[in-house]
Amino acid sequence: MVDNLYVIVGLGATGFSCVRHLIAREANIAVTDSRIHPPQLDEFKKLYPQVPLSLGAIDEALLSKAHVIVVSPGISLQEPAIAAQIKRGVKVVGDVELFAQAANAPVIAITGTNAKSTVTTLVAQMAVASGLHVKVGGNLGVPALDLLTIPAPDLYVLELSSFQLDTTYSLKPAVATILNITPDHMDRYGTVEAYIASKQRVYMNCKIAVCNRDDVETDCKSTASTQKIFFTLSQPKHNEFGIMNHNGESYLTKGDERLMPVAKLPILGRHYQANALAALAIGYAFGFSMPAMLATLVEFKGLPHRCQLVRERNGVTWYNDSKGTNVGATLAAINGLGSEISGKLILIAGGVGKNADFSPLVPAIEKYTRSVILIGEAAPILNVLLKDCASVRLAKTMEEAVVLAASLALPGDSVLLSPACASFDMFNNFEHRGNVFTEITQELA
Ligand code: UMA
Repeated sequence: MVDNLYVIVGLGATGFSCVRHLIAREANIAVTDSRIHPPQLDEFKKLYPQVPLSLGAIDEALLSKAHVIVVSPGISLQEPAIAAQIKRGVKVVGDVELFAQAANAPVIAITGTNAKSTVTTLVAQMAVASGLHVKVGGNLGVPALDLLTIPAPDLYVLELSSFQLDTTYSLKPAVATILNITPDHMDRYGTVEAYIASKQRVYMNCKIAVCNRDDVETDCKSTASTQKIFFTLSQPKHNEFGIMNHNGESYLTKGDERLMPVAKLPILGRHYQANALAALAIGYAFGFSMPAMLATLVEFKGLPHRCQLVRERNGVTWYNDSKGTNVGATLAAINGLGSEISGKLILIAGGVGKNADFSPLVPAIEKYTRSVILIGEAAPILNVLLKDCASVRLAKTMEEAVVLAASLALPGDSVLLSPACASFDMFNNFEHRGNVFTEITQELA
């Protein structure tokens, strides 16, 4: 072991943020990446030519000299080279752990299978509207370490993935939440239990846990001293956030206090109402201003690729939910939109299936779709599952899928791209997939 040698595994956005952070603290570092040309290579060589770099495989000899290994979230701890070092007792951490060790302002930590980015963005906007100086990032895009500034902000709002939580130990969030849990990343975790345990790590050492009353696995199973606040899509109990009907109108509610009519939310769907309630509960837990939070909810138009309204054409609305990369996300989108529209859904789904069990989609597809159009690698598996419960069509390209959807939709219907799969078989990433869908849709005569 070399004294105080940090070996950074991965030279993507996270790895590069770790390089910058540790060099600024005059640490002794080296970097390895399994790829020959990782994304940040050119920039890294320009700025840090003196830092030892080993590419093309995770360098086991280098790892064996490490005092601390800093692993990027895209690398599994079960990766043999890393697992061997863990077995030897070497400390293995991630970027969020380094962040937690250095941060000097309170943190709101947000995880969950779906809606993390939307709720993180909403909470950050609510904080700004409440007069706070806020830094927002993490899995959302800007690596956590790049948020560290002098002077410190009033608050950090972090979206955290299970991958990041696996390598985090000393984060003490002022407020932490698991928004929802449905199986995802089974190619990495193997079992749902392991995935849930990873998500539950967000509650370690948190002061207040915000939990989803409708999703038992989100309940904080950590210490008894943690205060809990719940949100639910049903009528809330005292001090919970939920939905209540009054004179035929639905309201976002805290206990029995009506906060605002659901109809004032600019985004449709039950799943979005849950996001709004979660954000309110988190902001309330931290002490944001309630009028500022409600004003933010009225203004917030959502994030791209998350049930984003693309256009209306001949009485048919088109939605881009390319971020629906797992079964839970697509289920939420189908149920959320399907229950709000007068017609039926034309669902475009498929892509890289990640070993997922797609069967939870069946009841919602039966109930809300007119047709399902399948694309990508998972199309044959989905076809076998869905052919007896839905009208299924296959398309080779996104263009074919969009043209087919346009021919099948009737006035009052919605076309929904929500693939329940990753995009890498046909596209660079989910953004690319959503942009292609949007462009073709907008070009329809
Ligand atoms: N990789 C290698 N070899 C290496 C290192 C990485 O092949 O030696 C591969 C990984 O397997 C992965 C890709 O490179 O396929 C990217 O991995 P990374 O750890 O370098 O990723 P970063 O570019 O640092 O981006 C990460 C998050 N990505 C992942 O966790 C896969 C980004 O979340 C996040 O925005 C960024 O850090 C800043 O915090 C993206 C994501 O897809 C949006 N997250 C997953 C999700 O939301 O479901 C967890």
